[in-house]
Amino acid sequence: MDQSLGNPDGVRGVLSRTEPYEAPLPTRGHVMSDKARALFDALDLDHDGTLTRTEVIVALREKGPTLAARGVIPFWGVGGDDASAALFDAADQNGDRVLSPEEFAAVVDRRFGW
Ligand SMILES: [Ca+2]
Ligand SMILES: [Ca+2]
Repeated sequence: MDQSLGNPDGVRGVLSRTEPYEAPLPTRGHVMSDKARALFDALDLDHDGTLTRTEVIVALREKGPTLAARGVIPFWGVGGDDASAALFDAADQNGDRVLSPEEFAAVVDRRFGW
């Protein structure tokens, strides 16, 4: 319902509006890498489709080592609570204090380089 939030430039991938063929879009209308999606889903503790600061901190604290062991995130991506908070702040580009999948994917894709 709030998909327009945090997407001021209409970043929707490479297809232009006049492209005759429109590929089937994923449900959120944005292509996330599989890794970013897997991580997002792992951190979204209440499964409401957004990440709060608390979820990021708590989930990384509790699941970080497991996620790293499974290769979902690099080991160096597991920091303390401060690092998790910093990751959240870096990702929340529109300042609404929750991370959309798009915001999250943008920062982890860049940070983890996958
Ligand atoms: Ca959530
Ligand atoms: Ca946000």
